[in-house]
This record gives sequence, C-alpha cells and structure tokens, in this order.
Amino acid sequence: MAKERKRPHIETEIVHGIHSSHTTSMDLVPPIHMTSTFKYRNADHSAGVFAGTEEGYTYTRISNPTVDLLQEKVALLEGGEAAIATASGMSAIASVSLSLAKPDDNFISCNSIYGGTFALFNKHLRNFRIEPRFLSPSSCCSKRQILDLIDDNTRFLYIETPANPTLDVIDIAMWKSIAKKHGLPLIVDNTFATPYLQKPLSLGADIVIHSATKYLSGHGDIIGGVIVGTKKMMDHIKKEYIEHFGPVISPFNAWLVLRGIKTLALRMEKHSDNALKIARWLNGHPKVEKVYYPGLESHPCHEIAKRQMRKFGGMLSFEIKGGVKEGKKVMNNVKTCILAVSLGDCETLIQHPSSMTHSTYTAKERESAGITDGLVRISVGIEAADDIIMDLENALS
Ligand code: LCS
Repeated sequence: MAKERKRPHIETEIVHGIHSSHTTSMDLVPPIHMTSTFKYRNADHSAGVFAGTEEGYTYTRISNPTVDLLQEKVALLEGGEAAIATASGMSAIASVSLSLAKPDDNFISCNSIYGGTFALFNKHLRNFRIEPRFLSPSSCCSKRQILDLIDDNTRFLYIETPANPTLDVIDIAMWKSIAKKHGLPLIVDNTFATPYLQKPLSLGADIVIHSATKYLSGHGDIIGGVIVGTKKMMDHIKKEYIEHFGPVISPFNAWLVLRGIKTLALRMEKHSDNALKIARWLNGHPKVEKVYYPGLESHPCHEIAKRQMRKFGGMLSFEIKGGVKEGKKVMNNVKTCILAVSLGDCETLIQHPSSMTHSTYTAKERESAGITDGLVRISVGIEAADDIIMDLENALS
C-alpha cells in the first residue's frame, strides 16, 4: 500500500495545487479576469478595500485574481511563502535588484549569465551607481574568491544555475553558506531548471527568479516572469518597486502560464531525456570539439548537478571544430531545429550566443565568461530525439 505523504508529489501539485477562490462558478479552469479596475458597492467599501481592512482588489497594477492564482501556484511549486508575477524575466530581475540595492551598494554575480541580465547589471545598474562584482566561471566555485569580493556595501548574491549559455552549475548550498555568514540574501535564477528539476529555496536560497517565458509557460507564446520568496520579502519588493514602476504581467499572459504549467513535469522529463541523448551523441561526433551538458559524467560540475537537480534539463551547448564558420553552417542547414533565441519551448531551438543572446558582452567579457565564438546553444525540444539527431547529423555533414 502507498505510504501516506504530508504533501502530494510535485507532479500532482503541478496539475492541481491551487484552487480558484475567486469564482463561485465551479470552473475546472479558472476564468481570466481581464479587467484593469474593480467596482465597489459604496464609498465605505472602497475606503475599506484601499485601507486593507476589507478583502478586495483595487487596480490590476497592484493585484488581479488571475495573476494571484499564478503567484500562488509558483510559490507552491518552489516551496516559497509568496510570489510576484512580472511582465518579463528581465523585469523580475530588475525589480529584485533595485529593491535590494541603492546607490553606492554592490552585489556579487557570476559573469556567465543570460546576456540581458549581464547588460542590466553591467550597464543599467551601474547608471544607478549600483556596482556588479563579477566572478568568472572558475571563481564561482571558490569560496575564497567570493568572500574576497564582499564588503559592507554588498547587498545580495546572485546566481543563475545552470547558467546561460555555458551550462555551468553553481553550488547553491555553498553560496548559501557564504550568504548566511554575511547576512545577505541569495538570489537564484531557476529558469533553466524549473521547480520540477531543482528547488533552490530548499537548498537555502532566499529568492527564486524565473523567466516564465521559458519552461513554465512552455509554448513560446508569452513573455513573463516570477519572483518567489518569503511574504515579507515579496511585500518589500512590491512596495519598493513593483507597484509604482509597474512591470506587471497581463492577466491573459498569467492565465497562459498557468495553463502551460500543467504539463511542466511531462515536458521537463522529455526535454531532459532528449537533451541527455543528444549530448551523448554530440560528444562522440568527430566534428564536435566539446559538449557542455551537466548530465554528462565528463561535465566538471556533474556531481553538484546530481546533488541539486532531479534531471539535467533541456539546455546544452557545444563547440564545433572549425569554430564560428562551421557553427554558422550547422545553423544554416538544420531543418527540424529552428534558428531562434529563447528556450524552453516544445520546438528545438538553435542559436549562436556570441552573435545573438550574448552580443550584449564585449569580446573580452565573453572570453572571461567562457562564451567562445564557436559556441552553439540548443534548447532541446520535445520532438523525437532521433529526429533531432538526424537533423544535426545532416547539418554537421
Ligand atoms: N533569465 C534567464 C536565465 C534567461 O535565459 C532569460 C532570457 C531571462 C532571465 C530574461 O527573461 P525574459 O525577460 O526574456 O522573459 N533568455 C533568453 C535567451 O536565452 N534567449 O532569448 C531570451
């Protein structure tokens, strides 16, 4: 007989999890509250809702029933107390950064991260006199080198794991031990892994960030983001940034993310199994110089990945012999794989980080982050792995 568990398995929470408390119509699927404002019975009612003494909504920039459902859902899956859904992954990162750091503060981050995040940190936050202190991939594993960068003005530690596009795996527990020692919040971008494969909060992280554009929605049809953490921290971020800078998600997009999440477990299983098969095949290909996939035993962080991830996800990168010239030939000759940025969609997407997603770096910055000109990144989809392999085989030859 199955043992009774306190909580259902994550596959069950992904499908069920939360129930709409905002409708009495018994819909299986929640309605979309496509409204910017909300009505009141009378002036006492409106005053009560605005004062917070009565339940109710004021304005969709502040909160909305459909958006609330998405927030509850992602908080549940990540094991956080509360969440904030945002207009994009970038607005989630900007909101967290700007609500935690002020002029003359600094923060620590690895330099192999999504190109948009790098530009936000390296250019725009510097314009606010907030200084990013970057570590190269090898330094991200060194406690000593991380500690050396922390001073009295450090406000948070930021990691992305697995990292875009190099697939470096960062040891969340090790970073947490440093964050704890200095009383700093640890922020983890969990976009590549999703809560199905990795739960940073259970490893000690304080805030989890997602680009919901990717695996959470899973169908390449929206832009969105989510921030998860304690209720106190989420209230702080809402008051300090979200409510008056206004980077909120549309209720329609929130509903699409909720719909996408229902198949998250199935998709992540298939993405991961396909990616492992393709990574192993590429690893043995005579025209391939190097494959970066945390599921390969040869990956330098394979043991850390095994410890903190359930499977290894759908993202991989590889270098082709002959560098960028040969890489471009492959991207020009694929047929099943689609030449496009973004990731986490059902379709396999292939792209060239140094001229596309990571063109926000200078050549020198890319070199320091380990993003070579010959690197090709694949977001492995949920097609039959053999068809993707055949497509790559044809393109490589
Ligand atoms: N975090 C990670 C790890 C990402 O890969 C991205 C976008 C973001 C945050 C930003 O999310 P967005 O605002 O786009 O929802 N990554 C992209 C990529 O690799 N190709 O196109 C977008």
